[in-house]
Amino acid sequence: MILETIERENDIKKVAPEDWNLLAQEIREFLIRKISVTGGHLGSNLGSVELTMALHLSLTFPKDKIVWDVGHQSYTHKILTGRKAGFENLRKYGGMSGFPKRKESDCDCFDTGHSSTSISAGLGLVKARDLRGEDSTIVSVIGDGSLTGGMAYEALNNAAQMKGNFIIVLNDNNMSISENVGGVSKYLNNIRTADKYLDIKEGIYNSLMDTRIGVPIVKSIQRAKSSVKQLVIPGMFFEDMGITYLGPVDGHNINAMLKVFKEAKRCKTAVIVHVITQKGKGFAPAEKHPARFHGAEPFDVNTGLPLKQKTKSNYTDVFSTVMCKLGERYDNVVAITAAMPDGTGLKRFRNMYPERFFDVGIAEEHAVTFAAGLAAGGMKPVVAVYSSFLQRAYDQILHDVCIQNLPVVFAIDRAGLVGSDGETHQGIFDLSYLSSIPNMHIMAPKNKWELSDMLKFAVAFNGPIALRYPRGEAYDGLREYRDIIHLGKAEWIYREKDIALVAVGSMVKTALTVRESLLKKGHSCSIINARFVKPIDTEILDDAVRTHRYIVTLEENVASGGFGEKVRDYLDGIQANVRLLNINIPDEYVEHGNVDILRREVGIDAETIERRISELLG
Ligand SMILES: Cc1ncc(C[n+]2csc(CCOP(=O)(O)OP(=O)(O)O)c2C)c(N)n1
Repeated sequence: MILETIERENDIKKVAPEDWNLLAQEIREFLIRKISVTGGHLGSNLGSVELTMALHLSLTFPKDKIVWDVGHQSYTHKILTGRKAGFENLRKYGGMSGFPKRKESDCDCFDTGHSSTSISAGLGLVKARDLRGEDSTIVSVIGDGSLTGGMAYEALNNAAQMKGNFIIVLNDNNMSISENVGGVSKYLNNIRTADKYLDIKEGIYNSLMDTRIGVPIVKSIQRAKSSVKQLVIPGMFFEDMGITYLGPVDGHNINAMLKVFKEAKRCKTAVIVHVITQKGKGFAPAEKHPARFHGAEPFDVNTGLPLKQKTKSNYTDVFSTVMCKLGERYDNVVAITAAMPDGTGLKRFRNMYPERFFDVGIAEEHAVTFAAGLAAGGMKPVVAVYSSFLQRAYDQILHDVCIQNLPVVFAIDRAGLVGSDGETHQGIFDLSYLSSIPNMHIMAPKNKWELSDMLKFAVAFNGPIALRYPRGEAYDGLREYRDIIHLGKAEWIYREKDIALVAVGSMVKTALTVRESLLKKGHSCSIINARFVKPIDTEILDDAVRTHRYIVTLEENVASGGFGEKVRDYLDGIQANVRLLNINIPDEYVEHGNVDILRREVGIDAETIERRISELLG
């Protein structure tokens, strides 16, 4: 096994060139075997094995640096920098992260997770290198999907005017998670097909040049070709900006890439190397279903089928079904996703109402302002987005939606702890960042029926409104509690005295377990389902403080700016004679791992809550 000889960074340089392809194959087998057990980003990693090897053959670590955009494709880089053993516990609590982490290795120079940041970060490293008079090569690797994100263009615009070598590798597999979309994708596609077209011409020339009468024909074709070239010359867009373009080059041909990287290292400015790869390469199920194997759950290596069959529906499924119904009921309902039609559940809506569905690419900021425009034009946009990705559209929500009080619905999936993707992906800030914005309204459903009711309420509502729901299985308890949704109104689930648990969304289920234990210990305990985080239901709080001595808020959000803080402010304001305990996530980033373990770790699991309440009771 050649892979066994790779124990640390730069070891790859000792591998004989004739063994490179064998090593690539061994890395692929290793990735498939390991990810089939732990789950992880398979497709992008299988597609970038040779690219990563070529980069490692061209660079010296840790002196030289690679910034991986999103970072989900960095597994081969981890293998080549002494982290093979880490794959046993990939994305597990306390184990190796699925993304680059500076604290994991000095060969990881910049943490990523969200898309389209690599060119900006790389450019910063380039400038720091030059200002400090250092000599290293800085490479940013960005996918064609990530190149749909606006920040990438801000960085390119800036890079074009900077001096100093900066290599930007465009890893073009013609896919985002799903099919890549938009004008840039089309442009890259043109480069790919134009190249093939010229290659065919090249073949014709060669055969013509073998004949006497062929020579003048070739000359005239070459003249024509040069005018065609004006139209299709690869990378003209980048070249016109002032960034050198090299490629396209086959991203599975190490020798070809080595030549281009050598050339790229000689440039005195920013240079784009356009590399063509295939997502999922070498594993038939992943080549056939690239979207399914983008982020894979543990699977059977022989069939590619997931090991665990889904039994219950999740919140995304519920959202998906209700959206289709709403599309039928209201012809002004439109749906927007930022490159996640599968993940957000909008694929069915897209199939039913293609003209009212918009995949805008990995462009959350644009998605929100685009929705604002749609709303100003009389439509009812629903922006379906993951909690952590919406973070980057804070100003668009404030400036474009909320100041004008436009009726945009935010369907915020993966709100709360998401698990194995870790700190960049935890959806634990949305209650804070949304509730600081005037005119915004925020809801969180306790179970799947309430998600359905809230979505219908939101679509009928005339103003900015968000509903946030967690990843995974939808809670199907408390079906009988299905009061009509009224703006800013909470609901009593149990109405007793002494201790009142006021829970937000996913925490209602946890509150039921906490209540059971408290009852067993002889306490009396009420549960309020908050339903709204903004505005909070002050009437129900007035009611609760009259009959309870202890109020406990529960939320899967950080403490600062969250629900508990709002309740505290209100109770302080009315000088309520109660003890208040806020259960929430402390002011820190939460790493990757199983969600149940993480909940315990941050103290929002039933056992910890019950213990803290017991301490409060003395
Ligand atoms: C801001 C943001 N939005 C959405 C995502 C989710 N996401 C992760 S990878 C990905 C697709 C990236 O496509 P590309 O850059 O072409 O890389 P590939 O997966 O094809 O290798 C998306 C949409 C993200 N990481 N960050």
